[in-house]
Amino acid sequence: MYRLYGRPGSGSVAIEAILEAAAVPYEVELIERSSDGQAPSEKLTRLNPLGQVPVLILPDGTIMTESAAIALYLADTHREADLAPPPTSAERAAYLRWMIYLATNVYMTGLAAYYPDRYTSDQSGGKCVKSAALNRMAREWDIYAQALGDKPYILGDKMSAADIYAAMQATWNFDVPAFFKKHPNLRAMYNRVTAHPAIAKVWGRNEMEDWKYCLKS
Ligand SMILES: N[C@@H](CCC(=O)N[C@@H](CS)C(=O)NCC(=O)O)C(=O)O
Repeated sequence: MYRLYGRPGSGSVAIEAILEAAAVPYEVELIERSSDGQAPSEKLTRLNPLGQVPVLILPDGTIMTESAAIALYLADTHREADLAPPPTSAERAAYLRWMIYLATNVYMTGLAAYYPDRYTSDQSGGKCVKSAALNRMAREWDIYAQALGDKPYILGDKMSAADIYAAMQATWNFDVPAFFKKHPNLRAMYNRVTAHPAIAKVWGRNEMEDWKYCLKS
């Protein structure tokens, strides 16, 4: 049995979606959000010294952190879910490229936008860090949207863990409706990913579609 530590709206959602799509036994333990500057729970820091979710405990007790590593591991371990191109396939290089691109660029820049005070020692510098991060994040998404082009998914016709990871991160934009208006191809990809029954289930219980309530007609 896998044990996932996470919370709605966080990086654990993509991991939960992969576990659900793979139809493997797992349970989720919710970890309360700590506001910036506040120490994360001792339980969480014992599992992940950075105090971040997701954390996945494998059936043999191994502790995994880092969402991209966990997603890649699960998609490779549970090939029946068909969420990763095989290591020798033509799509594998692009798959790894975009998974790591999202983890090291969009996700990390998003953290600077959400927790700007962590990224400056200037007490009044947070505002500038946030605005620079938002600009950078927009550019990072422009690049991803260009790579997606008019393909249904980032690798072509087949959905992979990279699309689930991208769909989750798309909901972290500060103005999701405006973001999707700018990138209709990302919106179309998002709709395809979240139409998958297992993913729709996970999205629903993690309140991943709350941004839709802000949609203006
Ligand atoms: N590089 C990590 C980042 C994880 C991360 O930043 N998680 C956020 C939630 S999406 C978190 O737990 N933030 C709380 C904090 O940093 O204090 C990963 O990809 O798993």
